[in-house]
Amino acid sequence: MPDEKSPPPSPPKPRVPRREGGQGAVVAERKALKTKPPSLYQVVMLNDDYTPMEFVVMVLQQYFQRDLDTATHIMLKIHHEGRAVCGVYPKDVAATKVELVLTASRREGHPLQCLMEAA
Ligand code: TYC
Repeated sequence: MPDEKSPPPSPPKPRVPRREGGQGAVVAERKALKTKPPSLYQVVMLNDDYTPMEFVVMVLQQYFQRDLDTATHIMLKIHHEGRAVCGVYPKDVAATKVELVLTASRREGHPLQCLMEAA
Protein backbone atom coordinates (compact mmCIF):
# COMPACT_ATOMS: atom_id res chain seq x y z
CA MET A 1 0.00 0.00 0.00
CA PRO A 2 1.49 3.48 -0.96
CA ASP A 3 2.42 6.02 1.74
CA GLU A 4 -0.48 8.55 1.89
CA LYS A 5 1.96 11.53 2.40
CA SER A 6 4.14 10.92 -0.66
CA PRO A 7 3.41 13.16 -3.73
CA PRO A 8 1.85 11.61 -6.83
CA PRO A 9 4.36 10.42 -9.44
CA SER A 10 5.34 13.17 -11.96
CA PRO A 11 4.60 12.55 -15.68
CA PRO A 12 7.53 11.43 -17.89
CA LYS A 13 9.67 14.28 -19.33
CA PRO A 14 9.58 14.83 -23.13
CA ARG A 15 12.83 13.60 -24.79
CA VAL A 16 13.03 16.45 -27.31
CA PRO A 17 12.19 20.15 -26.95
CA ARG A 18 8.56 20.64 -27.83
CA ARG A 19 6.47 23.67 -28.53
CA GLU A 20 2.77 24.10 -29.13
CA GLY A 21 2.01 24.52 -32.84
CA GLY A 22 -1.24 25.74 -34.31
CA GLN A 23 -4.53 24.16 -33.18
CA GLY A 24 -2.96 22.14 -30.37
CA ALA A 25 -0.31 20.40 -32.54
CA VAL A 26 2.97 19.47 -30.84
CA VAL A 27 6.11 20.11 -32.91
CA ALA A 28 9.51 18.45 -32.35
CA GLU A 29 12.34 20.93 -33.08
CA ARG A 30 15.57 18.92 -32.83
CA LYS A 31 15.65 17.96 -36.54
CA ALA A 32 15.61 21.58 -37.72
CA LEU A 33 18.51 22.49 -35.44
CA LYS A 34 20.68 19.66 -36.84
CA THR A 35 20.00 20.24 -40.57
CA LYS A 36 23.19 21.20 -42.46
CA PRO A 37 23.40 22.83 -45.87
CA PRO A 38 24.04 20.27 -48.64
CA SER A 39 27.68 19.78 -49.62
CA LEU A 40 28.46 21.04 -53.12
CA TYR A 41 30.12 19.30 -56.05
CA GLN A 42 31.61 20.77 -59.20
CA VAL A 43 30.90 19.09 -62.50
CA VAL A 44 34.10 19.01 -64.56
CA MET A 45 34.39 18.26 -68.28
CA LEU A 46 37.61 16.91 -69.80
CA ASN A 47 39.18 17.51 -73.19
CA ASP A 48 39.60 14.82 -75.83
CA ASP A 49 40.70 14.87 -79.47
CA TYR A 50 37.45 13.61 -81.03
CA THR A 51 34.30 15.20 -79.57
CA PRO A 52 33.20 18.05 -81.88
CA MET A 53 33.38 21.54 -80.35
CA GLU A 54 29.77 22.17 -81.40
CA PHE A 55 28.59 19.17 -79.39
CA VAL A 56 30.36 20.39 -76.25
CA VAL A 57 28.83 23.85 -76.66
CA MET A 58 25.38 22.27 -77.08
CA VAL A 59 25.89 20.18 -73.91
CA LEU A 60 26.89 23.25 -71.90
CA GLN A 61 23.81 25.11 -73.12
CA GLN A 62 21.37 22.25 -72.66
CA TYR A 63 22.50 20.71 -69.37
CA PHE A 64 24.26 23.62 -67.63
CA GLN A 65 22.00 26.50 -68.75
CA ARG A 66 24.90 28.48 -70.28
CA ASP A 67 24.30 31.07 -72.99
CA LEU A 68 26.14 30.65 -76.30
CA ASP A 69 29.02 33.01 -75.42
CA THR A 70 29.64 31.46 -72.00
CA ALA A 71 29.33 27.91 -73.37
CA THR A 72 31.86 28.71 -76.12
CA HIS A 73 34.23 30.25 -73.55
CA ILE A 74 34.04 27.17 -71.28
CA MET A 75 34.48 24.80 -74.24
CA LEU A 76 37.62 26.66 -75.37
CA LYS A 77 39.01 26.62 -71.82
CA ILE A 78 38.59 22.82 -71.77
CA HIS A 79 40.13 22.55 -75.24
CA HIS A 80 43.21 24.60 -74.26
CA GLU A 81 43.66 23.68 -70.58
CA GLY A 82 42.40 20.10 -70.51
CA ARG A 83 39.45 20.63 -68.16
CA ALA A 84 37.02 23.21 -66.82
CA VAL A 85 34.22 23.47 -64.27
CA CYS A 86 30.79 23.50 -65.94
CA GLY A 87 28.83 24.25 -62.75
CA VAL A 88 28.55 23.67 -58.99
CA TYR A 89 25.56 21.81 -57.53
CA PRO A 90 24.31 19.73 -54.60
CA LYS A 91 25.55 16.12 -54.81
CA ASP A 92 22.45 14.51 -56.35
CA VAL A 93 22.05 17.26 -58.97
CA ALA A 94 25.73 17.01 -59.96
CA ALA A 95 25.48 13.21 -60.27
CA THR A 96 22.40 13.51 -62.50
CA LYS A 97 24.13 16.04 -64.78
CA VAL A 98 27.19 13.79 -65.18
CA GLU A 99 24.94 10.88 -66.08
CA LEU A 100 22.90 12.92 -68.59
CA VAL A 101 26.06 14.27 -70.31
CA LEU A 102 27.65 10.82 -70.55
CA THR A 103 24.44 9.26 -71.86
CA ALA A 104 24.00 11.95 -74.54
CA SER A 105 27.68 11.68 -75.55
CA ARG A 106 27.62 7.91 -75.91
CA ARG A 107 24.34 8.07 -77.83
CA GLU A 108 26.07 10.33 -80.37
CA GLY A 109 29.22 8.17 -80.37
CA HIS A 110 31.50 10.74 -78.69
CA PRO A 111 34.13 9.90 -76.05
CA LEU A 112 33.45 13.08 -73.97
CA GLN A 113 34.34 12.63 -70.30
CA CYS A 114 32.58 14.33 -67.42
CA LEU A 115 33.05 13.87 -63.67
CA MET A 116 32.13 15.40 -60.33
CA GLU A 117 34.41 16.37 -57.45
CA ALA A 118 33.86 17.97 -54.05
CA ALA A 119 33.86 21.77 -54.42
N1 TYC B 1 39.31 19.04 -78.38
C1 TYC B 1 38.08 18.86 -79.08
C2 TYC B 1 38.29 19.12 -80.58
O1 TYC B 1 39.30 19.70 -80.97
C3 TYC B 1 36.97 19.76 -78.55
C4 TYC B 1 36.58 19.46 -77.17
C5 TYC B 1 36.36 20.51 -76.27
C6 TYC B 1 36.37 18.15 -76.74
C7 TYC B 1 35.97 20.25 -74.97
C8 TYC B 1 35.98 17.89 -75.44
O2 TYC B 1 35.34 18.69 -73.28
C9 TYC B 1 35.78 18.92 -74.57
N2 TYC B 1 37.32 18.73 -81.39
